[in-house]
Amino acid sequence: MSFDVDKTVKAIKDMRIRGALDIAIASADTLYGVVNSEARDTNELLSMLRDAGEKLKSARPTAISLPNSVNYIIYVAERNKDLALDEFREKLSAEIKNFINEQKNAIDKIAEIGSRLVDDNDRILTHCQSDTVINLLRRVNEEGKEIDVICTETRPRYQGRISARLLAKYKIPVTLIVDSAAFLAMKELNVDKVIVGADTIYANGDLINKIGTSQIALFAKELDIDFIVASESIKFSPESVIGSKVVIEERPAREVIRSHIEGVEVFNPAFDITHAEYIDMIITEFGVIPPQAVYSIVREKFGWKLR
Ligand code: RI2
Repeated sequence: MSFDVDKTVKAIKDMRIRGALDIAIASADTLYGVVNSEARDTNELLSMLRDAGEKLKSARPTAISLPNSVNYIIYVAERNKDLALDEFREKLSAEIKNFINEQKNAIDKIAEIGSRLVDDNDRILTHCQSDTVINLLRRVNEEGKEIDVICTETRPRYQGRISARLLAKYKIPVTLIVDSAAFLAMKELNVDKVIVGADTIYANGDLINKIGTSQIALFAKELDIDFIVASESIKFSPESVIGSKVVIEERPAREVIRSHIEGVEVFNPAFDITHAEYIDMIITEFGVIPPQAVYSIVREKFGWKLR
């Protein structure tokens, strides 16, 4: 079983599994595998789960959805540690399945709520690739509203191309631009709304998302364009209530330049912070909220963690 854990960790590190929700679900799924693997007793299984959880959490540092998912499952496991092995397995398997279903329902709920915010003939700009955003745009299209989307290519890993390909597959008109064309495109092509995903949202409403998000938010402010975030509450950070911040992942230089250039350093942060004052609204599975309302959802949803 540890092979499967290592396999998931590697796939997350190499970004073959990526996107904040997908890495959370993949981790939960992997822990489900651990719960149902060989062990002598509940104690041993609990310690296997803790070890697997630590490994999974170390795979990527910035998306809080990953530790949120692992920590929740370990919390449930610890609360049930007095159960006999079979009962423990049964209880935890059901809880993990529930948790995964909740995440899958959340993404659809966000699409349902968010689609009401998008008008016929809207031109939307999105950055990077967020399943949550793509699912929302797909829903808008299925409802018969005519929209078109501008995707930034999102260097250095070009996840914007994945977004563009998916939107084209769903028959949504889509235009790909280089990241540095964002301001011009937003202004000259009359973008109506920016909609992006999230990796982490702090209790004060600050957003951590793919590098380049914050400058798009600045442009949106300057041009008076709505800047909207689509995020499941699993991406809210309970630790931020006590002042803890996530580490902004720095990725290898080879993602930016193919081969080393003598005398040239490369700085390759994968995420940046967009402060709450640049965010008009956040679409969650509980409804549309201002960034200032994140705190109360964190207190309610992550009470188990904050106690
Ligand atoms: P979903 C991605 O990061 C992007 O920053 C995207 O906005 C975010 O995860 C959320 O993705 P990366 O994994 O959960 O490409 O909406 O580094 O799919």
